[in-house]
Amino acid sequence: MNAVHPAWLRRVNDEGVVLTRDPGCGLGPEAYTIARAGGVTTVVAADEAGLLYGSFHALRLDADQPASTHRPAAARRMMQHWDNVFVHPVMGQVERGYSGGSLFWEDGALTGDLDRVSDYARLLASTGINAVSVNNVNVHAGEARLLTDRLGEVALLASRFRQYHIRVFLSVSFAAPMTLGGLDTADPCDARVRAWWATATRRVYDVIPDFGGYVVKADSEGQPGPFAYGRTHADGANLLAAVLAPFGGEVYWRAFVYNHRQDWRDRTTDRARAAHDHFVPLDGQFAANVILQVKHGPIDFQTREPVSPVLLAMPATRLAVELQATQEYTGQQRHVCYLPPMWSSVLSTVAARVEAVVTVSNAGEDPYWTGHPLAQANLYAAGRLAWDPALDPLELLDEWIRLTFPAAAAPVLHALMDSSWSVYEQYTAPLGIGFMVKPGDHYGPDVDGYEYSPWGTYHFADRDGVGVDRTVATGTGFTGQYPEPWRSRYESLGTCPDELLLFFHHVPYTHVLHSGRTVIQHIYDTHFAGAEAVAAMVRRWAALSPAVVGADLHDRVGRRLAEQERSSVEWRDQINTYFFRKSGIADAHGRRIH
Ligand code: GCV
Repeated sequence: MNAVHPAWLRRVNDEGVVLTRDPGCGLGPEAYTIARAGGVTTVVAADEAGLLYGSFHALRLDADQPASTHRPAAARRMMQHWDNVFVHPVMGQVERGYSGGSLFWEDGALTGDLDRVSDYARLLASTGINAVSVNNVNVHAGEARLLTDRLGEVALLASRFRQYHIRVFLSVSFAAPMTLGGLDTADPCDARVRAWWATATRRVYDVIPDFGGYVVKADSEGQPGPFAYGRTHADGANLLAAVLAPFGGEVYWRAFVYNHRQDWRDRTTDRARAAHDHFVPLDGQFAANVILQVKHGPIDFQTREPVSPVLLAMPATRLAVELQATQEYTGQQRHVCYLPPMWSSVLSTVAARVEAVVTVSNAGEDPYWTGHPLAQANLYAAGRLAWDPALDPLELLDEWIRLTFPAAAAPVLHALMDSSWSVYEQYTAPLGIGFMVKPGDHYGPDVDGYEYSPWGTYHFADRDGVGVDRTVATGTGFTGQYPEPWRSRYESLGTCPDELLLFFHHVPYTHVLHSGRTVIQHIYDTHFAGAEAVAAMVRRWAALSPAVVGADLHDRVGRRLAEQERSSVEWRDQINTYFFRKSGIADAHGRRIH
């Protein structure tokens, strides 16, 4: 049957794999059976998508294997882009983007390089991704027009993604009926508003029949939403769901709703509580084609957070978990930070409860796709884990290394990357407290940068101790949003895991962790150890011959490692000095603190 396969599949399948499309094989959509014997690989699937994924699997095989069947754990596996069409005066072409410009938009226009979009589609499909949103969730005036008069450009992108079974989604502004439609309201219960969305959506499907649907950030960080009309987020989401439903479209409605103008003096408001407070009472009220998209942690993609309790509390709502490959708070693709160990631990808790895994992409027009060449591993593993959350993150790392680099580079790359998330955690904000980054660009240390700000991200360090009391007994009550066993585990100092201690508790610097160390000594030890680990990474990379990986790549990684080393020392010294000055407690090992 190979002869009938389209060009894209022949391009993937240039290894001589035998592909059989058999609608009667009993496999569900996207699933495939693969086997390799005597060096010949066979793939059987009921549909073309299954053959596509099976073909990429064939490329990963390096030995004979008995037949096995594979199907995705999550039906929807989406990359979301925070790409602006017009260069934003503060956020640039890609908000929180660290890989050069956008793959889709260039200074107000559609990219002139649609072949690169096809390459990206192929890259994403090879990891199992089947959906992409092509503009920022912060929808500015120019970007809003993608939905109407710039639809033709979206259709061109869709034509490239379609070849790889990837559906295109648009982020839309809840205020579009006003800003684009000239109405005096965007009230979801107003008949004119409904009619406007219905017409706009029908036009989208006229042009893009397999359009995926809308992504919506509403009532969040200044974006418009249903609260302005006294309506709920179910009212808002269901309005869009109703107009998409006839075409099989979906709404990805974000749960990232909190008060970003809070008074830092007000100790009763806890940003961590916000999504649960807003959304859990609405469980069961969302239409069947609404997927509530929840960031994996309750705050905002920090280096260490507990799982969002919203993901554990809405059995009657379709849920998506949102991960962030773009390394906004984890070194901005200047630092090596392999994130899948974090994502795996999240997915081990929530995979059975979500039907979509959404990842904020870290790719851009950079020739290496991701700025830091090693950040490609995060992009790769995000797709692979969405397909199968049970995959071992370190085996995935080795898989990516094997598929990308010569074998001689593998030991060095593995050593550099396998614990890089822990290393990053060691030299940055301690014990789950989060933030402590510079306000605005979020890069580098500024311990009190957010302490007296309206953003709700505080550490409450004083001369005696540090941390946020989120207990039911004496704090904000956030622990009470968890079901058991998490509720009791986080509530009690005796059972709260060390790495999340300061997320849940305010403790004295002399508090003894489960590790046996005091909090202050833990801070000193981890910060010295983290910076030393980065120095060792630099030495390891320098010892690898540039010829093994290519001189350009070797140089690119080397320069970024040098910046990581500089930055880790800055983090170490600012954090250690800050806490030494607050606490007055000396380092037990007498190391230099300023
Ligand atoms: C796209 C954080 C980021 C914002 C981002 C927001 C979100 O606050 O700093 O740049 O906006 O998250 O996820 O909507």
